[in-house]
Amino acid sequence: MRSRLELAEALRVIVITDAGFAAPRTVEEVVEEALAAGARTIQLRDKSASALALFDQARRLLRLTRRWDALLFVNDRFDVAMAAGADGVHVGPHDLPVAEVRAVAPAGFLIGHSAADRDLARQSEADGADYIGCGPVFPTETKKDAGEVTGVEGLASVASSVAIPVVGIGGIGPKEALAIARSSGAAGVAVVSAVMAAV
Ligand code: TZP
Ligand code: MG
Repeated sequence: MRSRLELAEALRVIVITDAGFAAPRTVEEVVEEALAAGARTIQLRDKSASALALFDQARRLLRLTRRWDALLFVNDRFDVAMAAGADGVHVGPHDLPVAEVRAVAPAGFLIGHSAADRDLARQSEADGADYIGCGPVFPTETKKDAGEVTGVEGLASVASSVAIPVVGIGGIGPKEALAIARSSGAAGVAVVSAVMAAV
């Protein structure tokens, strides 16, 4: 298991996969470039994939993340994350509750949780989450039901409410990442289109 500091460092940039944005390149091609550029956490996210397709994709991505000493999370699906041997799962409001996942997950298995305000963030931490994804920090077209924009101030408020790392998500490109790094106290950023759609 990584130390707290190592986890926070790995979470500085989370690259979240999206096959549609990656096309005509494959997700693996884009992920490999992101790893080569320094990303140390990849999150496999595919809302339309079957459990089997997600499992196969997780196995392919694990070959890459292991080679680069990076972490792989699977979005939504604890079962797939476990079966594939991923490092963790990222769960949100419609997924298995953090406390229930923590209760049955093996030692060292990492859990990310979405929380957009201080109360939810504190609850995530109490339930056993290893990090929090907070957003959308900026407007985004990538997730239609992402909810209200928090702004950098909202992210900063959440980041100051818990001891575990908080990562901003939503509408983040280089300029936004800089603003977050300068003034939010967040451990990092999670991005979909900024990396997946980059040529
Ligand atoms: N959760 C909150 S916003 C978002 C997710 C998955 C989408 C972020 O995508 P992008 O393209 O980085 O704005
Ligand atoms: Mg989810």
